Amino acid sequence: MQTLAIVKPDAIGAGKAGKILAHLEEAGFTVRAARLVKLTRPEAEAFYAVHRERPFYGSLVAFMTSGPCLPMVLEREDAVSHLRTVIGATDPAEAAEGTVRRLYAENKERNGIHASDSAENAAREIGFFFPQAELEGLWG
Ligand code: 3AN
Repeated sequence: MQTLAIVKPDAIGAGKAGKILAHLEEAGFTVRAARLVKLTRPEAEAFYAVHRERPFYGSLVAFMTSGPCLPMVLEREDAVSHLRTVIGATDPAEAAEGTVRRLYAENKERNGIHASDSAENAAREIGFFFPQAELEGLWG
């Protein structure tokens, strides 16, 4: 099973991408695809459209377009729920000891990493960043 993670601009800017990737690999995930991208405003707005009525939406879009981020397709058994456990709660101050956000994130908005929250959203979010042809080309 596959899911989508995004190492966010705060973690890339702080030079933590490598540590986060190592953490995910040690948690049993295989990286199936990855790409360093700087989201445009329309792209970030579309990706987070589900949050457009929330008070933090404008700020979230500004943050996610502030620098490069690293979307990646991760694979392992029970990938969606397992990755949510490994990254921890949205607010790093509330995230469990040893989770990615507890270790590497700054605050509730600049929280280091995104992970899809359902199998349905994982499929949509993987398709947002990685065309099927690109995924097939990587692994034959
Ligand atoms: P998660 O990333 O844990 O699924 P969501 O889906 O509720 O959390 O929120 C999406 C993103 O919006 C978060 N990763 C975070 O960057 C930002 N966010 C969520 N809640 C807040 C908040 N109260 N204040 C600022 N940013 C927030």
